[in-house]
Amino acid sequence: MTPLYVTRPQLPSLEDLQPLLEDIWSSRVLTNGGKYHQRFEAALAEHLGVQHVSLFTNATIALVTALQALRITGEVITTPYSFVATAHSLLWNGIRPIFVDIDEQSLNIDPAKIEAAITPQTTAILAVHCYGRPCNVEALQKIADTYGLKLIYDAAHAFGVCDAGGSLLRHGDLSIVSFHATKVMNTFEGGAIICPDRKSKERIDHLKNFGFVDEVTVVAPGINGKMNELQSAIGILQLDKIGDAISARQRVSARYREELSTVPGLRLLEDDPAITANYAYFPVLVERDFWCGRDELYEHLKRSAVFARRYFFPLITTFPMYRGISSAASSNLPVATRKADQILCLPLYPELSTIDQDRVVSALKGRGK
Ligand code: T4K
Repeated sequence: MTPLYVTRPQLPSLEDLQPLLEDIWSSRVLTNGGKYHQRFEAALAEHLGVQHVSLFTNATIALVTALQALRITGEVITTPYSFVATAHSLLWNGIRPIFVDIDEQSLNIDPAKIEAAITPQTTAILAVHCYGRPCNVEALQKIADTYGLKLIYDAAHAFGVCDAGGSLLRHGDLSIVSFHATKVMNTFEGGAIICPDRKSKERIDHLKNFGFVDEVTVVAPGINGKMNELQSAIGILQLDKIGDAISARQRVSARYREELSTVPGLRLLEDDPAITANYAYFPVLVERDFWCGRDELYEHLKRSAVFARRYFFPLITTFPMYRGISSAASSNLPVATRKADQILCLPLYPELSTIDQDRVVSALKGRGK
């Protein structure tokens, strides 16, 4: 049986890649802001309809750098329901994460619970558009404005998502997107910060290049976060095909909806018609009246060579570096704790065939037990 993974990366054709590789090989410019880096940054800004983009080697380094760029210190309010990189970026900056529970529907940080967590040490909110589903951006901005906090979005999952005003990535002080192999848009490894103005982009560009402004001037203890020419060239080719890739994801996603919406005990997350989605993930919630428990289902699917994933279980707050923080207690995070025990992300990628999708659906419905 062919294994079916939660995702399979979209690849550019080798034929399209060949001339770009030859060009890089002949120029011998491999990194440090070369031609392909510049082209990809410009192409991304145009595609997203945003002013400024700064490319990174991955989104984790981009998150760490974004916090540095905004000079965030003290305490930052964040969600427990994410990939560990979100909270790790705070610890890498010596910042104390303060965990606030998520909203039942969006699975994103619940704005109604944030104010109670603000202290004199709070400097920012680090929110996540989990599974590419938008946070309540208006409510979060209102809280940030009222309390003078910075607002940063971990938008690792949100490439291509738009609301009525355009790309979701334009919200907040900075947004960080991931181009990891498992993402909707990939450069093998990669990421970017979306910046609202030239000055922020300049500071971020210095920070990702060791703090260098020119050959003899270093203005900050920067890091090496640069995207190289090969990643950038791949990004240019991937961007050309991203519309088709998202449409294919949409078809797979719609078929799951059709097949699974009436399965007893399985709850699907609702699509918001006001949002242009990217169909990055297909999470299902396994409820009490399903024919088996979530972990049993996970193992059952595995036996059919279907490798679904329990994103995001275990919760970040259960790991040793976080569990001593008082806001990490499960009693403070009842919704996140419950959802982490219920969720399963099904295989979803552009090339998932209907035959393979049927295999997932059939195993989910308990066939072959
Ligand atoms: N913030 C959020 C909210 C994030 O979700 C992430 C990353 C970040 C920040 C940090 O972004 P980066 O620094 O990575 O740019 C994966 C990814 O490694 C990670 O990027 C991602 N989130 C997270 C949600 O998922 P794993 O542990 O699930 O990866 P892995 O290797 O088990 O891959 C899952 C499946 O995908 C495999 O079973 C097979 C398939 N696959 C994977 C890779 C890497 C392939 O077919 N080809 C591949 O090259 O973490």
